[in-house]
Amino acid sequence: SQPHSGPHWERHTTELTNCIIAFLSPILPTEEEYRIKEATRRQLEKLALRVSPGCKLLAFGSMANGFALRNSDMDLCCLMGKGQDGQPTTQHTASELVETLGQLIRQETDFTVMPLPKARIPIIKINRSPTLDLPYEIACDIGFENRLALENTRLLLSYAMVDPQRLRTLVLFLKVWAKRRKLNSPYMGTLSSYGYTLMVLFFLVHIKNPAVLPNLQRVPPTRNMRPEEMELNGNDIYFYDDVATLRKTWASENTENVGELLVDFFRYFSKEFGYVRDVISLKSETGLLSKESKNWNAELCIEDPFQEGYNVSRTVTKDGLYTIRGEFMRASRILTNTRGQKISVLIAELCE
Ligand code: 3AT
Ligand code: MG
Repeated sequence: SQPHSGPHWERHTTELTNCIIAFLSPILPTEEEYRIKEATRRQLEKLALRVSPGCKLLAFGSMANGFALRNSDMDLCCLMGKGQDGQPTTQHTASELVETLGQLIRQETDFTVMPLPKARIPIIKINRSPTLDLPYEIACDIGFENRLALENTRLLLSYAMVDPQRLRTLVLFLKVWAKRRKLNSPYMGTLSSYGYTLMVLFFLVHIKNPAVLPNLQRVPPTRNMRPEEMELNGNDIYFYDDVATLRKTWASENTENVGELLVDFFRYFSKEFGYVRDVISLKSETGLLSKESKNWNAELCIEDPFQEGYNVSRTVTKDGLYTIRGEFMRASRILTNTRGQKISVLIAELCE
């Protein structure tokens, strides 16, 4: 096999980078899709206001963090209204709100509505088939008071703004790959998009040397922080969010292109990462903690950036991890095949 350096390898990874960007471009959301989703959010917020005066309905997840693909689901979070005394304007529990708002959406819109008031995290699932007027299927989950999800969305968005091109391209490509290879179903024993995104961030912040990204949760603040920016329900939610300053002061010395980073990501998670012993911890000093020190024993361990006690990959089963690791190896093999094949053909094969 060819060595991973020299002019031949450089040509290969440059072409790989260009092909990945070309591959993603037709599957990114259009301006129109964003407009329609924003209009939908506003329509739903009007209804929510009738149930909880003063509330807000905010987007989180991929529609809000810059990692969306065409037709991705919409994640919305309802923050309950508060009166002047700081007390909620309604006394309803999340389950009651799911019932009431669910009914209202059913009466007033053409969405199909499925309220899940008894779920661990009560949500309303709604969806609408495409029509001639609105040629987009909309699938949306509405949750309540999930402030940590809003904060981790903001963390991912901040990272995406520090190195706009490489991080975003890598995450989007891995999401497409994971979906097409059926590795993106937490209910079936594999990993959520959020989990893959944290793996990419861990790799760029802690494994790459020089690092592609700084550890935003360890960059000291340069302004006075309000207490509610530091802590939420006992969780440390601080991160450096002055991206404008960071873009002037942080210049990564890492000049690898997306193709090189992707090949190395697959190589690292095929043969280097210590699945048996280690926990991925984006927030920590080195990026790694031991399962033993956290008393965790899941197959794959990815600590949530804000909730230290929470394993984002707890849904991954033994079989699921075996499949995912096999796919990392397959990807590694396909992408380092530098002879013969056209790169666009390699990418198609990788995601078939
Ligand atoms: P898709 O475009 O929908 O595939 P996404 O970026 O919206 O990807 P998810 O749907 O997996 O990602 O998650 C949406 C948000 O919900 C991301 C995060 O704020 C929260 N979230 C999802 N899964 C977890 C989890 N296991 N732990 C904590 N927060 C999570
Ligand atoms: Mg989502």
